[in-house]
Amino acid sequence: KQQKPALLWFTGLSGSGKSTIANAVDALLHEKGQHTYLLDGDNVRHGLNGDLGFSDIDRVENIRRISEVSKLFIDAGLIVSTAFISPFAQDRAMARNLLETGEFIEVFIDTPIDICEQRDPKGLYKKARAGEIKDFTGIDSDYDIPQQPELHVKTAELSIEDCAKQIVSYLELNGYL
Ligand code: GGZ
Repeated sequence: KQQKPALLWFTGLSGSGKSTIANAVDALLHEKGQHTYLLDGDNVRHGLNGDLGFSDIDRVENIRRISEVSKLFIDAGLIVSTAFISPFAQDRAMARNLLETGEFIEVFIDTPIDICEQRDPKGLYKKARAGEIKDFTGIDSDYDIPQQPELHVKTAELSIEDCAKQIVSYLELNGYL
């Protein structure tokens, strides 16, 4: 059975689990024989977007480039996942509008900030609270909560595996797989 190209646009706070869940989804799709590609901080912010920081202007440019690159992968027929905070609703809308109807799937990784802050895997919240990192999302930089995401994943209530399955089920039910 053929796959229909799509962009799974993960959005959520630092430490919300975007990358972890996107990787789990990618693994499930691979098992199903799908061609996929995952863009995240590791392969984009260090390379293509290595010149960008975390000011509002730089975040806008970060998301613009990621959107354009995603579109190229979509043109190549892949199921693409992007895992970036993408805090501004306007930029997520821009990414959506680059694609055909149905290709853009907004996946809100909804983890309350107190849980992200408890996890703090890289110690960044601690540094942001101490004023050592400025413009930190959720502390002194905004995060616009998605109003109508195609998928709303509540990580506090589900295991990573179940979050990934929720997303793959959506793809199956809506004819992407
Ligand atoms: C937010 C920051 C910041 C600031 C460094 N604000 O948990 P992480 O480490 O691995 O994920 C965060 C990542 C965010 O990069 P994105 O490209 O996803 O952001 S955006 O979409 O807003 O452009 C965090 C780290 O970079 N990080 N400084 N000030 N996150």
